[in-house]
Amino acid sequence: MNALILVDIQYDFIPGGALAVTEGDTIIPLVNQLIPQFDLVVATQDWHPHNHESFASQHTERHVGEVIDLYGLSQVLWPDHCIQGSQGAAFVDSLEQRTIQKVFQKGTDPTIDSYSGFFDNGHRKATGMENYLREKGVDQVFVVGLAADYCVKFTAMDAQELGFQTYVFTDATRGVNLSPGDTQKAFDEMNQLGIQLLSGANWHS
Ligand code: VGL
Ligand code: ZN
Repeated sequence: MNALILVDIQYDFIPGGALAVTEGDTIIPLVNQLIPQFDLVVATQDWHPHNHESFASQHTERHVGEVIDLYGLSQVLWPDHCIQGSQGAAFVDSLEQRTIQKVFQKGTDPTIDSYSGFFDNGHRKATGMENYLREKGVDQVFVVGLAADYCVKFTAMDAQELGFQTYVFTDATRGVNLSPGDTQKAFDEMNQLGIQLLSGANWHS
């Protein structure tokens, strides 16, 4: 049993959004083409309260892209994004959403960020996605979405560590690239861990 995990395909992560990923919108036709080829489709949604402490706006004299210590964890500071209920937090309309079986929201605790769809960044709390996938009998997961160097990477790394056979479609993701080359670095790191990198355009179930 396989599952496709759609990571954070939300307006704030595409051009025009608060934390825009270059070409983030260009993955959507390929994602829509992949969706019907999987047994199960789930999605993650970055879903922050307005006062989330990953936002640079919540700290005095701190700017976007700076790294701080947030209650013992290293935290990149972001622009305000994916605020619960806002248009920026909504899934992009052109994404085919009808077959999404379940949505896992993350980043709801203002004191800790959550890049992975499985756990917060401290691995303190689970979102329920692991149990859900196991109940459905999933053993292989395929990850797509935004952003390659943050939420896609950490979702895939947790999946692999949890024992799912894990694949990332590299043409169905794009990165933030705070530093040039971050996306390639993320692909290299994932590959090192045994996560298999594939082309979605060439994939047939
Ligand atoms: C993400 C930074 C902050 C992501 C979410 O979806 O990759 N990145 N929040
Ligand atoms: Zn976020």
